[in-house]
Amino acid sequence: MENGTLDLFDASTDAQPLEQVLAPGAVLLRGFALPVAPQLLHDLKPVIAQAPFRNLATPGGLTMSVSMTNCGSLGWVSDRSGYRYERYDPLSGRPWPAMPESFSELARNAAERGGYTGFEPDACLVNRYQPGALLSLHQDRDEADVAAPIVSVSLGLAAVFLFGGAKRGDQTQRVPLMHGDVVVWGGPTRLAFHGVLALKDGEHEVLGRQRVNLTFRRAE
Ligand code: MD6
Ligand code: FE
Repeated sequence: MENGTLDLFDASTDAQPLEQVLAPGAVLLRGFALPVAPQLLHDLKPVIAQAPFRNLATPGGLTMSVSMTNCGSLGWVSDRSGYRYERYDPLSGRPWPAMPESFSELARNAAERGGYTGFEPDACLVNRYQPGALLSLHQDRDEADVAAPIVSVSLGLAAVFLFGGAKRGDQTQRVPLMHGDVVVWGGPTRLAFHGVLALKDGEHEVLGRQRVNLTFRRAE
């Protein structure tokens, strides 16, 4: 990863760093997905038509406020019996929609920029946040291959991402994530606790009153 050079900084007024190391192994790539965002949103449409967003139940019997779907050969699901990856969408009984080429290409490129070469995701979890929706602190540990990073792409309304440590009670940093931002996350912090604060209402020029997050993983 390049570091400490002027080209890490935007030439515009407030010199926002375009690459920000959040912790060892975790990097925020500001605006990395902006050039391909229209293509991603175009390719998301048939995915959602085939596998609609749904509010999953937690093992504890609550309903998640974030609605979810998946594409790729494996999809993340939750119900009363736990969290796991499944080959088939439980709603339709059919395989999850294929991962669009624009998705896997972006994930591979972002991972490489973050220092992880050869990332080939087999699962993309699509999260939709409407105002008030939140994701409480959790670890992503249902993947067989935690040596691979996770690539997370934010679209639509901005949200506050909480990034903590190895223990639930560790202090968290608050990271605002905006349309086009990408977080690449692996290595020593792959199992860090993290979450998303309740989405503040607003109107995004492309997505309206919602935030969509794509997280790419190597699940098996
Ligand atoms: C979200 N993201 O940003 C939820 N997990 O909507 C996650 O839970 C997440 O962004 C692991 C790595 C990056 C993430
Ligand atoms: Fe997560």
